[in-house]
Amino acid sequence: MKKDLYKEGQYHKESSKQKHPMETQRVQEIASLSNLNGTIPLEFIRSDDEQPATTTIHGVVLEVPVIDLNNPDPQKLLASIFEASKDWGIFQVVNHEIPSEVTRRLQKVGKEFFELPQEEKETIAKPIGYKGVEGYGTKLQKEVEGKKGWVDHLFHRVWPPSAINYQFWPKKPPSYRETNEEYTQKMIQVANKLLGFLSKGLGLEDGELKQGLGGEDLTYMLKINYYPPCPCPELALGVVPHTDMSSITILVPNEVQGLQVFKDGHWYDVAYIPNALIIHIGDQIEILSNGVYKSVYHRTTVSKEKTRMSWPMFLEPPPDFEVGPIPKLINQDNPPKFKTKKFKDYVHCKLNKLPQ
Ligand SMILES: O=C(O)CCC(=O)C(=O)O
Repeated sequence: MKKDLYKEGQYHKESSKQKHPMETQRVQEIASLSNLNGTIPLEFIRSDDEQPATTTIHGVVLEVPVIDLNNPDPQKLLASIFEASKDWGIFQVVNHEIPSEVTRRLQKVGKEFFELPQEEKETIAKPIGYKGVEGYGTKLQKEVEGKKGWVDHLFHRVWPPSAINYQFWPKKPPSYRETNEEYTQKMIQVANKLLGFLSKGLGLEDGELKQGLGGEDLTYMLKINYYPPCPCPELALGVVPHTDMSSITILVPNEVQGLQVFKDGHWYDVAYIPNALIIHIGDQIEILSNGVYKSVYHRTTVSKEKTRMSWPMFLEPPPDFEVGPIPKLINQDNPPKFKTKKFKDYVHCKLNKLPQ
């Protein structure tokens, strides 16, 4: 369906009153403009072969494996995590021991941050010209033809303490820090458990996979995605199709549908399960396992009426740490399928769309 497209550039006028310099206009600001008239700026309109309206399998919600971490049979639990990581690269976990109250508070303070006046959010924006990912921002990676996703974000590391830069943590609401620290401590327990299972699934010792990711230096990077209501959700995407660069990503969304997974040549909505954690297998686990586990290709759609938010936690090796297929998993019949390289070099190639 073609809309009467909003003229490119015109929408900048209303917000030219802004006082803060920034790399690009925030989607949240664009979404709140009074002169959109049911249209969106051209750079948010995806090409025909990407538009969710034509590329989504409608009426089918993908039932990705749902795994009960409280399963009393450890062998069955191990087998279900192994199968899901090998065949799907994504699964949801329930009974994960992060109290719903802790998650609810995390979501509350994140939402309160995004609802602050724009000037306030800009105080922790990525500085202009800065090469890191931490901070409040909009555009993440190079996109063909200057296209943009309908989403703003905030990134900041939460663990280990030596990796934290509080410059990028919101000061408002005042309980933001304490709430995120509490969530992180619970998250570390779940992550250790999952990495242990993934390790044993490959026939390794409990801690071997974690060692291959930097051990206790494994970094926890929290992101908040803020997808405001979009006048043309059938033409736009939130986060564009990608696999995560992390080892695993542990995500909680709000209740608004949006996550899609590519399976057997098609895009499907992933069912929302209250209080579940969504686990994405990322590129580094695919590499360490020499391709046994698969990183999942996913994207997000946006809603016409509702704001969607999500809180992915990316578990990443330290920048200078080298990641490659675990030597024990390699032999003459199973040669390495991936190069061993520093994580920061992997990230550079991926963000700049260079061969690995
Ligand atoms: O919002 C989501 O459900 C997924 C977000 C995501 O894939 C990302 O931020 O990389």
